[in-house]
Amino acid sequence: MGIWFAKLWRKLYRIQELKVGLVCMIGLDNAGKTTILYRLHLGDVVVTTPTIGSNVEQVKCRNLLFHVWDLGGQDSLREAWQTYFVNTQAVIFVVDSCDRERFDVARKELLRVLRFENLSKAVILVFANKQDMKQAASAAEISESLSLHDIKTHSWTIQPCSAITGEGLQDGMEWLADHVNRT
Ligand SMILES: Nc1nc2c(ncn2[C@@H]2O[C@H](COP(=O)(O)OP(=O)(O)OP(=O)(O)O)[C@@H](O)[C@H]2O)c(=O)[nH]1
Ligand SMILES: [Mg+2]
Repeated sequence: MGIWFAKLWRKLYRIQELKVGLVCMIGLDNAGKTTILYRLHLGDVVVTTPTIGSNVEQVKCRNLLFHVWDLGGQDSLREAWQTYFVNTQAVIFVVDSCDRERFDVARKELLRVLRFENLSKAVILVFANKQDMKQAASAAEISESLSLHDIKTHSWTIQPCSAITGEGLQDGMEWLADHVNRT
């Protein structure tokens, strides 16, 4: 009984220590958002279909329990992103690093969402996804194409990653945890 109680107490104490962070993950369709979400949540690669609406999962990193909303990225769904932005502390903007033809569309979408008042204090993590592909653009090329260095209103970083191999995802989440802790 004593051991059981001690275990329960430790568990409850750990839960109390966790801070909750609200994250919206957006980006163009096919960028890899849902694959990233489940890779972070389950530690595994899942088969996805295009998201109509949203998925939400919890992802723990350091002292933060992130509620991560993964929003469908098709053109007709992007107008609805803003309905999720209330109280959002961080945005994960996912780019398909192989989709050079649409870097400019991605740039415009990022610029558009940064103007929302509800995101004025949000920190921005850009995931340059699909780095496992030979033709992937580097983080530097994507930074340039998305004009990230022109962003003066928000803290941001770009993190190369692959949802398939898992490389870079944890580094990105740690950056996010550090920056959400400071806000
Ligand atoms: N090679 C490679 N393929 C990836 C990677 N991440 C995702 N994919 C593939 O890209 C395709 C689209 O992935 P999703 O996660 O469904 O993309 P999404 O951004 O959620 O798309 P929407 O829901 O339409 O907005 C799938 O076939 C994934 O397996 C990656 O890092 N590398
Ligand atoms: Mg999806």
